[in-house]
Amino acid sequence: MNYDFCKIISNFKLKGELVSCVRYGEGHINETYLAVVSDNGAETKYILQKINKNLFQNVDKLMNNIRLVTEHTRKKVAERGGNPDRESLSIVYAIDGKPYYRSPEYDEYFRVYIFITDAVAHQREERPGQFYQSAVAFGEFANMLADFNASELYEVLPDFHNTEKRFNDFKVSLAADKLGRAAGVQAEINFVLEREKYCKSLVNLIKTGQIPLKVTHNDTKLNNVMLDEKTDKPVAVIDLDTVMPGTICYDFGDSIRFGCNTAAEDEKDLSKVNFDIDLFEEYTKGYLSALGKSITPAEKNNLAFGAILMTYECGMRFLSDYLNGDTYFRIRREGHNLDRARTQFKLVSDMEKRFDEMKKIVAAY
Ligand code: ADP
Ligand code: GN1
Ligand code: MG
Repeated sequence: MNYDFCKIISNFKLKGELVSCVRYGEGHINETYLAVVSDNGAETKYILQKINKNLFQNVDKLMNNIRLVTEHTRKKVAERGGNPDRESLSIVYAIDGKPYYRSPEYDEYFRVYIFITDAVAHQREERPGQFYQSAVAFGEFANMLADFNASELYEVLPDFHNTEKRFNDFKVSLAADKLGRAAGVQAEINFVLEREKYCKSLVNLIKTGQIPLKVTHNDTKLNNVMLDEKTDKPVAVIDLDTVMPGTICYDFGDSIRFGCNTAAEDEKDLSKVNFDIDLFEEYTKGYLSALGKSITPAEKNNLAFGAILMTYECGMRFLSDYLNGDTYFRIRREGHNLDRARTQFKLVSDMEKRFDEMKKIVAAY
C-alpha cells in the first residue's frame, strides 16, 4: 500500500515539509517508517508508524497507555538531569491533540515519535558488552516504572504471557489446521505438546501471589532498546505497546530468548542456532545489578525458568501462526514463521540441557 505520507505527516504538530519517508527497522507488528522533515533546510528525523489495527483493536486506549508511560519516563529523565527527548520514547501529538492520527482515507491509525538520535537498536550483540548494557536499560526502565500507578493502564493484550492460554490457543489452531500444514510439522507439534507442563507454573505463582505483578515491558527484545552508537551505553527503551502488569521473569526471559541466540531469530540453518551461556551470564549480571534489592527471592528463583518459558511460548506462537496461515507476525518469505518456531525450539532444547548452570549463574549475582 502506498500512503500519502505528506498528508499524513501534515496532521501532526511538526514544523516543516516532509522530504522522505522510507520503511525502517525489523519489527514484526507495526509498519515503521523513517520520516525526514525539513524546516527551512534544517532536517529532523521522526519515526512514523502505522499501528497494527488488527492486533490493537482499541488504539485510543493503547495510545493513552503510551502517553501515560512516556509522560512518567520523561519526568524521571528530567529529574535525573537527562534529555527526555532522547532518553525516553516521546510522542509527537496530532494537530487535534490526540497521541495518534486516524486517517479517514485509509481507515488506518498513525503515530509519530521523536527519533532517538545517535543510538542503535541492535539485532544482535555486535560488540562485547552491548547485551549487558541492554540488561541495564531494561532494569532501569523497570525501576523508573516502579512507582507508576498500574491501575491507570488498560490491559492492551490480555493474557499476553499467559502460557496456559497460549497453549490452548495452539491446540485450537492445530485442531482447525486451516491450511493442512500440520502433517508437515509433526515433530514441531510434538515438541510443544510434550512440554505442556511448563505452561502452568508461572501463571500459578502469580495467581497465588507468590510472584508479584509489576508494570513490565513484556517485549524485551534487544531491538527494542536503543544503545548509544559510540559508547553502547543505554539510551532508551522503545516499543511500549505491551507495557502492562506482568512479571520480571517474563521480561528477563524474553531478553534471553532473543539475545542469547548465536544466530538470527529466523535462521534456517539450525546448526548455527545455539544458546550462548556467556551472554546469559552477561545479561543476568546487568539486569540484577540494575534492579538491586527490588527483586524478591521467588522472582529470582524463576528467572532462569522464565527464559525457557518465554522461548517455548514464542516458538509456540510462531508455530500457531504458521498453522493459522501467517496472520499475526509479518512474514517476509514462505515458511518464515515455521523457521522462527524451529529456532525457538532449538534454543529451548539447549536451555533445558544447561538449566542447572543457568540457575547457578542467577544465584551467583
Ligand atoms: P514493532 O512493534 O513493529 O517492533 P518498534 O516500535 O519496535 O516496532 O519499531 C521498530 C524499529 O524502529 C525499532 O527496532 C527501531 O530500530 C526503530 N525505532 C522505533 N522507535 C524509534 C525511535 N523513537 N527512535 C529511533 N528508532 C526507533
Ligand atoms: C513481536 O513487535 P516486536 O517485533 O518487537 C511480538 C512479541 C514477540 C516478538 C518475536 C505485540 O515483537 O511478543 O516476542 O515479535 N509483539 C507482539 O520476535 O506480539
Ligand atoms: Mg519492536
